[in-house]
Amino acid sequence: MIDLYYWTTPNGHKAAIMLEELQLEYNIHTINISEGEQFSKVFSLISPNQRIPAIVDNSPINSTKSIKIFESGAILQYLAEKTGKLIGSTIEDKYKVIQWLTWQVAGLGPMAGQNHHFSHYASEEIPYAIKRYQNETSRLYSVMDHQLSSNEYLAGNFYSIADIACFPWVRIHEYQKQDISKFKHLERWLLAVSERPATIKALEIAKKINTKPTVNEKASSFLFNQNKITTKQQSNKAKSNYHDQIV
Ligand SMILES: N[C@@H](CCC(=O)N[C@@H](CS)C(=O)NCC(=O)O)C(=O)O
Repeated sequence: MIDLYYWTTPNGHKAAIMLEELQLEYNIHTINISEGEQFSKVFSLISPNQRIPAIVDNSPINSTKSIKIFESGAILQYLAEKTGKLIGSTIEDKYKVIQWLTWQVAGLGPMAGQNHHFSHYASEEIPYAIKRYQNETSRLYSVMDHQLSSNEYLAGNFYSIADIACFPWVRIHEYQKQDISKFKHLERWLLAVSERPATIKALEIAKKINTKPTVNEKASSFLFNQNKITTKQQSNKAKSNYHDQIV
């Protein structure tokens, strides 16, 4: 059984979609980042960066000890390697997947994240920053669009964790002030990924968990005001049945 520490954000969706694709059994432990649950002591032991998602695999291959993993890219790669799925079947394909996965976690995620911040949450409007991150998001969309003009999926003609990593960040294109109709191949890919049963299921679960907007005034006061690791235990909610195994 796998424990998924999750909230309904793009990085959270990646892990949930992957678990649904693989049809692995998992328990969801919600970490409401708008309520500061990411700062709890117990969650910080699993995810020292105090960010979701994270997993604990209680039955890893070749080990009797459970394994904790944080960082969405590492989670996707771990689960792909555990099952031998969605990572390509040759070394060449595997590294095509890893390249696009790395591109997402090091590029699209952080840049689109800053786009969200300056376009929607910043306490003052900074036109230079808004333009900078919206332009960079457009450029990254065009990189995917170009790749998808000659490949069905990002790493080639097979679905992989690279697609799972990028999808949650592209499905909110309007929020990123992007006109998806300008990226025809990306639009075709977006529709194909959004119609996969695992994607539909993971997003349905998300809707049941969080029906409210993620960022309210209280949430912004700590989400956008962190300059060091938070040690204060703001919530006990993340104390789970797995407490004994992870402390
Ligand atoms: N590089 C990390 C980023 C994780 C991340 O930023 N998660 C956000 C939600 S999408 C979070 O937990 N935010 C809580 C906070 O900012 O305090 C990953 O890919 O897992």
